[in-house]
Amino acid sequence: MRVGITCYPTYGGSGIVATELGQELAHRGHEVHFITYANPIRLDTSLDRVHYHEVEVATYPLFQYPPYTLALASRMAEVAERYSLDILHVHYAIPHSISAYLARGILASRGIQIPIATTLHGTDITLVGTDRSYFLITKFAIEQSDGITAVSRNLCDRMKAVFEIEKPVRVIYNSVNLERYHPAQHGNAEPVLVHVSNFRPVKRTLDCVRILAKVRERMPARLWMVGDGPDRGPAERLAQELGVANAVDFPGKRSDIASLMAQADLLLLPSELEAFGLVALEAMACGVPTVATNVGGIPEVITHGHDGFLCEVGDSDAMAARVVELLSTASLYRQFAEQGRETAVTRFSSDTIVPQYEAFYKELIERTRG
Ligand code: GMT
Repeated sequence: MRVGITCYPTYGGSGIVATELGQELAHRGHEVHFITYANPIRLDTSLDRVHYHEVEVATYPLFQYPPYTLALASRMAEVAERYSLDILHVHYAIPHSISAYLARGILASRGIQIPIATTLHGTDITLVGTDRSYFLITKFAIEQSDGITAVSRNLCDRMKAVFEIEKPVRVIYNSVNLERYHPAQHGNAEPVLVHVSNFRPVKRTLDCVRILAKVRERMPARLWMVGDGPDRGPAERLAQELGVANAVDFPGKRSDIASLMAQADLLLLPSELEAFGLVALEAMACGVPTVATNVGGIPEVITHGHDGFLCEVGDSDAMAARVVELLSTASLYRQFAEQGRETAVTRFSSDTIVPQYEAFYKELIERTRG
């Protein structure tokens, strides 16, 4: 198949999922064309059958906001026609589904019929899509897509309820590259808790600092706060206030997440909401147990008491207690580490997930050509 993929190319789970999927598809013999405004951070354009097409957005003094959605639509149509694409697959509804909808219309006017698939990732539905300024256009984008996937059952149900859409939605979970994400030897002088995110309020990054302070009342521990975003400054200030600043590192945005993750002892994911929690899956693949919140799609990834612990949002006492329990009970730690890797291998490997996308594409293409 010849597949066009559009995603956000910067740091963020949806772009990572799209990039990994595209690379796996190319590895499996498909021709993959990424269409976006910058090279996705984890994309290796030297791979066979992987192509990247930049979207240039022309500005003009009249435009207060340069219309990226239109430039993207135009580029999608151009690439689809030139490379005879079979399908356009967009990740994150806003604005990618609307650009794809326009591209499909442009192509139809030129006698070319191709389907568009949208993958919903989370905040496109739970935060951005529900904002009044984007609600109707998000609903329309979903209704107009030829196929919709959601990264968890929870996100699928939430989308149907919020937008009152009865259309079938396929749940296809995110996957992890098991060769890149694998267990490694831990040589930390003190146990290391790690948090990886975009430091947006929905991630509740400050809870990580509170948890660390409580853990350190009982045992030594350090915290790596990996990433950057609006709550980084407040988290640094809170670490000072709680007297743990010397035990918290803020290494910023990193591209070597797989090796950082594998060196850590435990992942903290205290999010307010999480459609899937890709970072928890990456930790599981590395044999690093997670203490997370019991929200959104997280319980579809982590089974409480089997390969991780789930606590209520904001309950940093409970989360700290679970961290101490795990780090001070070697048999429990080993069980969670092994079961986490096992869950990643059996349920979320690329070999399990990518064929589900291939089958989905085939159905949409056959229906369109039908
Ligand atoms: O978490 C974010 O704010 C980034 C966002 C994205 O689109 O990049 O992540 C969402 O998509 C990820 C990949 O499918 C999921 O693992 C995250 O759970 C989801 N984030 C939220 O729902 C908050």
